[in-house]
Amino acid sequence: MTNSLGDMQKSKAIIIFGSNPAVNHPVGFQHLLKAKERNNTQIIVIDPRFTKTAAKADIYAQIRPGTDIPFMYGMLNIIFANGWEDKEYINARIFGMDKIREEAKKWTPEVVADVTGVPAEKLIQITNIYAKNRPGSLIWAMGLTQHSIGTSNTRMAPILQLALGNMGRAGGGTNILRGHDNVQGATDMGCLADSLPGYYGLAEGSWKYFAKQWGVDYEYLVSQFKDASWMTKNGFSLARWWAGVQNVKNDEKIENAGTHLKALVVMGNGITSVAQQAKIKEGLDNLDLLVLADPFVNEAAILTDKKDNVFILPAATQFETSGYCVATNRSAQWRYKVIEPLYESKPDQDIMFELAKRLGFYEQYTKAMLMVETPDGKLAMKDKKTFTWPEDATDEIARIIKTIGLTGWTAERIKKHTDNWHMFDEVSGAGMGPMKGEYYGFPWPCWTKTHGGSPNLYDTSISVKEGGMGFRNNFGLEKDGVNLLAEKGSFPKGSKIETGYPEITKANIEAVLGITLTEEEKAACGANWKVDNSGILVQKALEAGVCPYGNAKARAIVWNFPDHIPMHREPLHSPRTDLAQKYPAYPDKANHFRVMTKYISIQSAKDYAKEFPINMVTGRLVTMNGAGIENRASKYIAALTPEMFCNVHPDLALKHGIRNGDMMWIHSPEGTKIKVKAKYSLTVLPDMVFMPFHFAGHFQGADRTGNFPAGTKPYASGESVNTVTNYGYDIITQIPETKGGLCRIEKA
Ligand SMILES: Nc1nc2c(c(=O)[nH]1)N[C@H]1C(S)=C(S)[C@@H](COP(=O)(O)OP(=O)(O)OC[C@H]3O[C@@H](n4cnc5c(=O)[nH]c(N)nc54)[C@H](O)[C@@H]3O)O[C@H]1N2
Ligand SMILES: Nc1nc2c(c(=O)[nH]1)N[C@H]1C(S)=C(S)[C@@H](COP(=O)(O)OP(=O)(O)OC[C@H]3O[C@@H](n4cnc5c(=O)[nH]c(N)nc54)[C@H](O)[C@@H]3O)O[C@H]1N2
Ligand SMILES: [Mo]
Repeated sequence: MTNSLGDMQKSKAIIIFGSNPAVNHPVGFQHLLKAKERNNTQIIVIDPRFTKTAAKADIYAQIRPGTDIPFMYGMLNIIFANGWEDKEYINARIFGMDKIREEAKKWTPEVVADVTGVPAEKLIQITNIYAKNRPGSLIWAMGLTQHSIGTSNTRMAPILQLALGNMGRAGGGTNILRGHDNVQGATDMGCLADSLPGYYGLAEGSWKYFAKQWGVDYEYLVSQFKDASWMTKNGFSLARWWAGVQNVKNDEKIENAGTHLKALVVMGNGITSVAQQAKIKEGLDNLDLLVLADPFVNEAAILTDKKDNVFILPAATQFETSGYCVATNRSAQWRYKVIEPLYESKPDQDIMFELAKRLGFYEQYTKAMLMVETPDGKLAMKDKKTFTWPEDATDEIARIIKTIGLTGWTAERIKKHTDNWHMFDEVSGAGMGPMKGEYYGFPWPCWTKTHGGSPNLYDTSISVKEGGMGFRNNFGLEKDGVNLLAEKGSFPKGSKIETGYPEITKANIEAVLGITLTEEEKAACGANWKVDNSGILVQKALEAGVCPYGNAKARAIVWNFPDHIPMHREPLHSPRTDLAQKYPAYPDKANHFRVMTKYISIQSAKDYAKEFPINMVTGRLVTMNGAGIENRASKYIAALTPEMFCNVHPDLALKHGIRNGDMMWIHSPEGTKIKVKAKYSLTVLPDMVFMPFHFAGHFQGADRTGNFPAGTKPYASGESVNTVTNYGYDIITQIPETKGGLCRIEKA
């Protein structure tokens, strides 16, 4: 999220693609309601379902799943045709908008209407409102990401904002409403299969940086792998680990150093929340070892037929431990322990420490918590023998993760904000009284231990010291002869340099800033600001009003992705076979997170729409969370949504003889099926059904809840919709296509 929920109170219009905050972010949604009441902010919702958010919108477009790219190009077509784009901004701050303009020409309102199902007049009306009410804020969430073209969707939305000059403005920005309370923090910490913490990537240089910061030999890290080449390759992802397990029947070639996955340790994932449950079951059944660390009985244990070597470890909840978590707007908040862990449960970190002890690397694992930076750019040991959890871990993160500017996030500072949260403005997040000059939770980048955080990314109207910055210089200085740095006149307020500039390195700092470093400073500073333990490069940049990561253009063209500009591609299972031919899926991709991943070979295999003519969308309910075990294990919450169901339009249901409350089968092109209760709803069109993914415990009609250890069966169980979500994974991130797929329905 570039801005914050509070900041949306400054928006003149808010456009929401594939996000249902009234249900999924009900506390944050109050800011949108206040914006509407106080400022007459225009709220626009684009969703295949008439959601509770849509009910509060000024205008709503019922889009066919997976067609947001055509919709946004359609908006751009109208914007460019009328000259509503922000020309000066585009010229100074964007690379490649001309290519977008070319593609947008093809997407006339009529073409868009055919592909998206949204009438031309509605697209024109929405574009008018959105272009004429600036600054406008753009929200997205899972409705854009959970597609085989999810990454292109998430590039398209910022491009729309850039064209209108809405990025880097209070009341503007791309505001991605994140999931769990700490999903931003989990991502920042590198709980990803393709990066080290802090987005440092997997290059050898990154490993060497971490080896140094962790106080271990690089060679020691290498010795943990088959050979060094495996350190720089993506791992398996959560979506497709099962393909790596021996004896799982599939033709999906894996590349895993000649071996298979034998053990799975699960900490904080429900497993039944992942697509391809039938394949996941096969994966679980064929493991040598399955460990589930969870405060509840993880339903992976119920799904599998595996009889031995399945361990259920009682993890403590977040009420029984402390530490900080990162909110959707990149701000930190301390979470204090409420009670000691109950019974024999242990907090996650203690489970990991025990594991590290047994596996013989506890010292290497924990050493960095006792290390500190010294002003001469070296690392020293703190003068104590044992670490304090979680304060020393917090300070370790602040010391090491410089890429996104976590330097100012010391335990002491974060606690100070949490303890004084009443001293911050609800809209801007700005502190008052003794907190003046700081933003609540120091939204990153928080460059130094005295910096107050950056409320809105890429905002050049304030100085870097106050949280301003241009776009990041991450992709070189020029491309095809075009300058990739910001043009003259575009720079953060108060900057000594009034044009674009590269990221700050030891080699260029003197030339870029026009300063001279002393010999001691030169000896102390690291190669660039991201690996500089002395902090000198960042400090000197800030003194000159310069952003350490440079001042560059945002890229509308991403030349290292399969589609250089976002292109529409039909879902792998499209209800419009004619359009799948016109807008085909990607070529199949070998070794995508170690697994062959199919696109065109699936899409072109069959005319799926003949047998499976109904769109299937999955998502969330306000009464439940994620895989749902936490809620279904509560008698009172379970009572609110006691049964798995399918929202179906009465016209569609009655064609199949299904009455409200009848049981019905959902069949998928995968050959799988689930049995659920029909719930009539006018929120979906007659060509679409909607199901929540919060249930588990039943599998293809069979009740497996007899597998729960005595006394642990939840109050509500049912089919997981992920048994019938269709094959399909994003080409870059590998997120499953759980928002685009087809099904057939039948009365049970
Ligand atoms: N109560 C509750 N709150 C939650 C959660 C929960 O489980 N329960 N989960 C949390 C998590 S982890 C997350 S990630 C967030 C997710 O929050 P959201 O993304 O808001 O959640 P969803 O309901 O999955 O999907 C949002 C909307 O996308 C729409 N959609 C589907 N396909 C398309 C499409 O192709 N285009 C467009 N424009 N829209 C589409 C769906 O109809 C749905 O209304 O919620 C968080 N908050
Ligand atoms: N079809 C479909 N599938 C989806 C989605 C969708 O929209 N449609 N959305 C996807 C998204 S965005 C997400 S984020 C996932 C969410 O799905 P999950 O990641 O499965 O989410 P949760 O249910 O929140 O699960 C977390 C597990 O962690 C446990 N847990 C809770 N607190 C702790 C703790 O402190 N320590 C440990 N060790 N465990 C704990 C819970 O009991 C639960 O078993 O689902 C994805 N799956
Ligand atoms: Mo999520």
